[in-house]
Amino acid sequence: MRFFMIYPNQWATGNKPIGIATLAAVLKQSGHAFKLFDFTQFDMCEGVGDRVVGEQSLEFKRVTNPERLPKRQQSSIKQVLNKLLEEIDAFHPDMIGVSALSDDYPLGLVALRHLRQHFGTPTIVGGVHASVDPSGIIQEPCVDMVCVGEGEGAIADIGQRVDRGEDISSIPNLWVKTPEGVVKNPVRPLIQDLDVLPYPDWEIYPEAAFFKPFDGHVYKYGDVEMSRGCPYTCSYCINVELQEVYRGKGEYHREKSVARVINEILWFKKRYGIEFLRFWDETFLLMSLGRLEALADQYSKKVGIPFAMETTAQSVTPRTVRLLKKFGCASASLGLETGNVDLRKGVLDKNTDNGSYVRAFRLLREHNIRGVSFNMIGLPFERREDVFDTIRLNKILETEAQSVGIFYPYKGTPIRTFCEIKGLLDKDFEFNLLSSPTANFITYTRGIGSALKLGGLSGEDLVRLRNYFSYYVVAPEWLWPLVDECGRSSEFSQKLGQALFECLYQMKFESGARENSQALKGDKKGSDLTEQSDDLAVNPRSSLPPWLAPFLGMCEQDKEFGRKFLPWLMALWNARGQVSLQESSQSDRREVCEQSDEETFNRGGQLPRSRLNEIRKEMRKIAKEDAFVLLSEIRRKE
Ligand code: B12
Ligand code: SF4
Repeated sequence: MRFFMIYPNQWATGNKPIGIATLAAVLKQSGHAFKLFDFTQFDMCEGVGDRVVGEQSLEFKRVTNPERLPKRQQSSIKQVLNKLLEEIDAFHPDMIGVSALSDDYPLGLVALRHLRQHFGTPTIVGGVHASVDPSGIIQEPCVDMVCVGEGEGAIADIGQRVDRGEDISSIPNLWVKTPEGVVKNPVRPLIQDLDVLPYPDWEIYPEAAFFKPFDGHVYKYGDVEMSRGCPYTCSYCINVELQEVYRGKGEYHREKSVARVINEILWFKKRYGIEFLRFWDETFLLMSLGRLEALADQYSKKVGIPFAMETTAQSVTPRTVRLLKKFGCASASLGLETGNVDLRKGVLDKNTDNGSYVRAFRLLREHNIRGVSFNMIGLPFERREDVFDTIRLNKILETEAQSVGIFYPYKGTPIRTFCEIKGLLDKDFEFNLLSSPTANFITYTRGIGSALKLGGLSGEDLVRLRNYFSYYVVAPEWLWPLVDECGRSSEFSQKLGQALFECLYQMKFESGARENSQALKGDKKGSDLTEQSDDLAVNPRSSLPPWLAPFLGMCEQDKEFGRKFLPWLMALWNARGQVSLQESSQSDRREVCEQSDEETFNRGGQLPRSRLNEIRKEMRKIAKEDAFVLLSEIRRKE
């Protein structure tokens, strides 16, 4: 069989999806032909590359070796679709597939619709989105089949039956359109022994899938999985649905053996010269201490390249962090989600205390492992002040990078059912957001608004808070009123954003945020220049901290800007004593937090405990009973 796969990624470079690479390996080892069309090789972002976006939001450092960044071809969507047609025409596939997360799917659909106008070749959609919304996808006239769940067995069966000219409508995991209607086959059991899988095939990927920066340096990246499946049940995560799909089909969390993991990485290192690894396990430290010790030992002796991973806060302990260090871990990302404990525990059903994050980020810092937080804003019931709880918690934790997304209730998650029942979902917005993708870096979580109808927070507020989230985290609290002015539509606001960016960038990446903020607290109060600020000949440089130099430079360069913002800056600086009282209590708050974090962050104005319990109960009911019953019923009927 000749299989042509489309990966409709418009999101970021440097990733080699393991699912696609494993399917390619499975087919090739049985003698089939496989070709990938990876959208990553094209830059369709109209000049707004993902790096630029990340730098501007203070998420990433400027790279020191930009010549190694992948060269992506500037293209319009029309040009890319034409190229796709040409490649398919030349390859003569027996089947065309699309692999997509929910964010990628609309672009994949555009491609399939376009192709259907030219070819009658059978089409199949697989990947995370297919697993959570098979009934939505199969309704599309340009889609002939959908693969639910793991695809290795299904694709091998397809290859064999296509070559033999046999019927493929009864293959487990597949939903197949037939003249009699859609055949919905059950999923096969989960692959229990992951060691039987062939090594993922990276030959299929373009250069753009290999290179990306870490901490300001571009490395050649490798992407590796050691395990599959997370047993927790956070309400916003796909795992709840996948656990349900696979109920009774084998152990959900599975691990490759230590020997297999090490041999696989060694092979990639030798074959591709990778310099940095990213482990794609959902919860890296979800393993026994014995296994972690063995992996750390063998990896440090045989592989020895730095890596990044994601794990839970509770799993970072004095013992595991020592092993992580030995292992070669350079960066650990923890899902903080929100600084508001009520929302985290009640709405997100994630039972992690703030104290666990305090301990985890401190341990990471002590072992010189970069601590990254994943944050969501715009959660159901969230208010503006709750977003600032998240910002303040990041400040307290001294997280080194913050990844921020606007909350989106993905299909198949309990929280989506909850949002639907509560009438929070703005379906028109959801439909319009990605339904006509122009390939411009928009995803549900990095889009132009929120799919939820939120009382106190508009979509515009959320986009602004997301774009300037790290500015608030890095800036001292007395400067926040100026950060509040960034990202508005006026020309002044844009200049202000740029001026603050220069100051905060320097503070964060060039002179060390921590020393700077410490220094700030000790700064003497400057003289009051507010009165004289119309006269820019007065030199405020002597009274303001040096990291504000780019701001002052802008004031000198653009007098109108200076007249508008310098008095403001000076007033804030002079009034900072009152704010820094709050700031200086950070370490006290951290101490208290470790003892009793539930109380610490339950500041005035948060959800009352009775309301929290009510929501939690409701969520549990919907998540654990109604949704499950509903889902299994729907599946049974379908
Ligand atoms: C690694 C990972 C990433 C990586 C790579 C993502 C990628 N493009 O593959 C990075 C770090 C880039 C990433 C980023 C994001 N991620 Co992520 N990520 C994961 C994670 C932890 C593992 C994915 C994985 O490799 N699994 C192992 C492989 C083997 O499984 P697989 O990809 O599903 O493939 C199998 C089947 O689906 C099937 N299959 C796949 N394709 C096809 C095609 C055909 C034709 C067939 C027949 C079968 C088939 O066969 C494969 C082998 O069994 C998942 C969690 C999860 N459970 O999936 C989240 C997950 C995919 N991420 C998620 C999200 C939300 C994001 C972000 C939006 C986060 C953000 N706010 O920025 C971005 C979006 C990036 C993007 N648009 O690409 C969600 C997606 C939800 C959804 N409905 O789409 C998930 C499911 C996590 C969650 N909490 O629910 N992520
Ligand atoms: S811990 Fe992470 S991967 Fe596991 S269920 Fe929660 S969000 Fe999903």
